Amino acid sequence: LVDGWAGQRTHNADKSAEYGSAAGMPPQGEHFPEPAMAAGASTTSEANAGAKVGAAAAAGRDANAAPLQRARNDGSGRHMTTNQAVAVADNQNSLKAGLRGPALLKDFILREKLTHFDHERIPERVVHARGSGAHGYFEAYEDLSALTRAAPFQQAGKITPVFVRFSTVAGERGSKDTARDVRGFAVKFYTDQGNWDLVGNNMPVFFIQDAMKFPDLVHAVKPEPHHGMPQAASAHDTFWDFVSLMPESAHMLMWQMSDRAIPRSYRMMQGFGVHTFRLVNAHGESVFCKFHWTPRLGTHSLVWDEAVKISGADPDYHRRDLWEAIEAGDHPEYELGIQVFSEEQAEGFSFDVLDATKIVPEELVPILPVGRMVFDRNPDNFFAETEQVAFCAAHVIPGIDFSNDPLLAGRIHSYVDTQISRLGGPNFHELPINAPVVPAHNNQRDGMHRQAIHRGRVSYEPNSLAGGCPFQAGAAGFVSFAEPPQGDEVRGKPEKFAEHYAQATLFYDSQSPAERRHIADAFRFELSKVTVPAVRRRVVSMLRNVSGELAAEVARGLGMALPPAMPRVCTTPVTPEVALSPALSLLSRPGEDGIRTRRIAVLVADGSRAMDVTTLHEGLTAQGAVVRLLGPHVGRLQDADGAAFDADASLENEPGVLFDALAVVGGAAAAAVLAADVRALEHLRDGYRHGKPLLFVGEGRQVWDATGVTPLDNDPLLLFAGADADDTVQRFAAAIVRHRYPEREPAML
Ligand code: HDD
Repeated sequence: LVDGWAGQRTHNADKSAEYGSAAGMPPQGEHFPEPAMAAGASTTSEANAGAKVGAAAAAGRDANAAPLQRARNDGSGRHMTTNQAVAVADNQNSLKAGLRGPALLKDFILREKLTHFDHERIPERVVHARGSGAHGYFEAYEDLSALTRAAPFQQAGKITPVFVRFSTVAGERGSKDTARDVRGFAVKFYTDQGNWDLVGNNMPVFFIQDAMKFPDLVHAVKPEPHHGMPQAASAHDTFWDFVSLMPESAHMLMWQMSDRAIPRSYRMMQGFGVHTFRLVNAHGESVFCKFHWTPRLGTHSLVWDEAVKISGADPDYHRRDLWEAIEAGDHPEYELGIQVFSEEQAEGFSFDVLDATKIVPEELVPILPVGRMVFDRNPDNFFAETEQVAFCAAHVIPGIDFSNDPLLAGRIHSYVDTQISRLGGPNFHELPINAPVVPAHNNQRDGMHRQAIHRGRVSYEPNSLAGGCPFQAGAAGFVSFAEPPQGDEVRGKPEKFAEHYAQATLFYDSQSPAERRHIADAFRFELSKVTVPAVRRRVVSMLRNVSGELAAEVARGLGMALPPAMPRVCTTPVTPEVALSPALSLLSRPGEDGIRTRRIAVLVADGSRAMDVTTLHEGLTAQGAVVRLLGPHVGRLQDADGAAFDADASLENEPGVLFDALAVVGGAAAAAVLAADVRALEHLRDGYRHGKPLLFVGEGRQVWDATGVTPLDNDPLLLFAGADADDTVQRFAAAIVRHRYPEREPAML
């Protein structure tokens, strides 16, 4: 440890210069050399990323770094200045009339610094306030010009830079990552035909059918206005009161109470454009389209008890996971798939494709893979990029158009409107993270914080004084699909919107037994937080229309009699095209990458067998896993032979819930220490209860025995290994690939 301080400041040697007569001349600041980086790189992830991103990127791959480069600021080796670039002599003391005298009003340096600080916060997003961003690229698999003129799909292998922001919906900016919630999945494509934003979620349906109800929905789910509680949770009266009076939410509630609402990682969840969109080709021909993102690592979730504990141990769990994976060069990857269908096909469906509470089952219209998206660079600055990025459901490019989904119609209005207030005026499109990579030319002028300096006297069209420029693009520009009008003006909904339950039932019935159990558990938990019994009853009466089994299970969990089923709005029975959709279960997408990026804790103490530690560390790391040695404390420990080694983290600062699998190595002395450490036993009990792979090598078994857990017979993820067995790493890795063994849960909860 002491060695580690060599060359660093152990005290502030200049401090004495701030006092008495020595204060006459300010001290010179100290400078540390910048760490070595690859040529042209400005972040660690860029330095790691070879030729893919940043200044080192091949032309076209990272075009959005160009506008960002203009705005990047690096103070290394420079004098400190005011915002007017006047060099600052002394950044420690305000200007005073005498050393013990009053501070002076004319100290413009102090005043500038405080004034700026006083205004450093901006309003948070009204929903999706907490988010995490990443840069990357989209690569098209093939030429889709027969379907769409949209720039990213015009040739196989075409690269389009992207920025993503993942988010929770209900919580405030500083809330926890692992709340039960929908996740935002918003992607900005910086195309060579302007910006296209696909502002989606990790669930393919929504709570409501019409944007008229959006403010009501959000008011109901946000903390209750009289006391500001609860934070980042739908488990309260107003949310369940509202949704139980809006049976159109039944389908979305199934998704929100499922494991999809507590993803293991942003890197392991799907994304959906939700609405039906249109693709339009160069001949003006259009098809309907639904967008799907599927993660290469597969779809995986937490269990509720684990999510609750993680939120205390690391509220930044998902943000950290995304950041660390990209910094480590494990670039998250998703495949884009589209479902394409004609208007005539859509008319024949038992549901309305303009209804955002409905999916188009994959078994009815298959998903066509069209490209992949890779995130390979972390933002340089959270505020400038992740906070100031402004997505908008109305940002489409030629080749992509809207359907008449009435929820989408409201979104087309809402995004820019909210951003004008959040970002302080109409010019936020000029912020580097929002600026397109192709230049924008129009006659819009002025407004708060204008950065472009428009030259010349012409800011109108038609004009002759500027040769008619900028001129209209005609057919080369965005041409709205010529959709015929639908009928008289009316406030109402189409007939098929009245059916609220068939797809909720499809979702529930398509889940594995463990997933179904989790849905019932989630309803039970959420409704147990509801204080008004009539609201609980109304929800359960709604559930009777989804599944008798589910309603009975939830009623039992709440200690209430099963109420009669809620009257249905649609009384004519609907015959769904698909009765079971295996694709709706998370288990249908296990992922391709073995144990890559899984976090494994190896519990160690003084006396651990070095050979076990090395075998596990090297064997698992070689397969791409992230292995951390957890000791009773961080820092130096001694192995069984007295040699020194370091723990990466402690049983206190990185509890077992933060890991995908846990192992205890051999060494009698270490096993005795850990078996007596209540934290180690708690972590192992949690790991078992949450269905995780557990491995005990040699004497490590004593620690398992000390937990007092009676395991299931033949539990495939509970492993014991002899001290010198050759296949330990392989057995453990095979168990980790399986992720969880949920069969343990009923006995443990
Ligand atoms: Fe929305 C933000 C996704 C319905 C109004 N929405 C927002 C974000 C995502 C979504 C991912 C965060 C973007 C970011 O990271 O900055 N919203 C959806 C989806 C919806 C949806 C998938 C249904 C299919 N939203 C929806 C409706 C309205 C809004 C019906 C209003 C009529 N959404 C907003 C908003 C937000 C927003 C108030 C808050 C912050 C922002 O836009 O920039 O305008």
